[in-house]
Amino acid sequence: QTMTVAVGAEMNSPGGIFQFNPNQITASNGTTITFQFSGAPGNHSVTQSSFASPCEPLAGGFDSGWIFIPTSTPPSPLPEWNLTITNDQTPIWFYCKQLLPQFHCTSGMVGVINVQPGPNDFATFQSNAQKTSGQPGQAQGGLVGIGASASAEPFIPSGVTHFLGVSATATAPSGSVSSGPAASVSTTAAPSSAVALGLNFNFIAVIGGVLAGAAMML
Ligand SMILES: *[C@@H]1O[C@H](CO)[C@@H](O)[C@H](O)[C@H]1NC(C)=O
Ligand SMILES: *[C@@H]1O[C@H](CO)[C@@H](O)[C@H](O)[C@H]1NC(C)=O
Ligand SMILES: *[C@@H]1O[C@H](CO)[C@@H](O)[C@H](O)[C@H]1NC(C)=O
Ligand SMILES: [Cu+2]
Repeated sequence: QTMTVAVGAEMNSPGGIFQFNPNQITASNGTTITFQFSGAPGNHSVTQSSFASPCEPLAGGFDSGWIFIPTSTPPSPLPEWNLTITNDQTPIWFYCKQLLPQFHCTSGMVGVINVQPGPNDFATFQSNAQKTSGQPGQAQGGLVGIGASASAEPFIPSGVTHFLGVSATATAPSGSVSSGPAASVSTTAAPSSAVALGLNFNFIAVIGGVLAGAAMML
C-alpha cells in the first residue's frame, strides 16, 4: 500500500506555500508514505515532533533533512522520501523545520498520521503549532522514527540540494522548549552538504549560543 503527500506548495496554491497536502493521513502497518517535495521554489523538511511540542524534534524521531528546490518549476522527477509505518496504533506528528522566509511550523506546516479520536486532534495540534513562541527546533533526527521509519535518505534529483542539520545526541524531554544543537555532526551527511552543514550550524550558533565542542569539530 502506498500514499503520497505533497511537501510545500507553489505560491498561488490554495492554502499557500507552507503546507503538507494532505496533512491528515491514515495508514496501516507496512504502508509506504511517499513525501514528494513539490513546493517550488522551496526548502522544506519532514520532521517528527509530538503533540505536546509541535515544532520541536521528537527524541528518536525521523527527519528527512531540508530539501531545497531553487526553481519555480518543480523538477521532474521530484525529490521524494519514503516513510514506512511501523506502528499504526500511535499518532505520528510531524512538522517542517524551515525558518525562512518565515517559520514554516508556526505558519501551520504540520501534519499527522493516524490521529486518534479525542482531544488530541489535528486542528488543536496545528493551532498549537501556530501559537508556538520562539524558533522551531532545528536539531537533525534520523531515518528511524517512532511509529514510522525510512530505509534510505531522500532521493535527490539533479538541481536539488539536501541539507542535514546537527544531530541531537541528548534526549529532549517531551515538552521542552528547545533542543539545541549538540556536539555531534550527523555521520550520514553527504559530502555535498558539508557547506550547508556549516551554514546551518553558524546560523544556529548565532541565534542560540555557541557550543565550543561542535565549533571545534567544524
Ligand atoms: C502494527 O505494529 C505494531 C508494532 O509491532 C503493533 O503493536 C500493532 O498492533 C500493529 N497493528 C496492527 C493493526 O496489527
Ligand atoms: C518510494 O516507494 C514507492 C512505492 O513503493 C516506489 O515506487 C518509489 O520508487 C520509492 N522511492 C524511493 C526514492 O525509494
Ligand atoms: C535550506 O535550509 C537549510 C536549513 O535552514 C539551510 O542550511 C540552507 O542554506 C537552505 N538552502 C538555501 C539554498 O536556502
Ligand atoms: Cu516548509
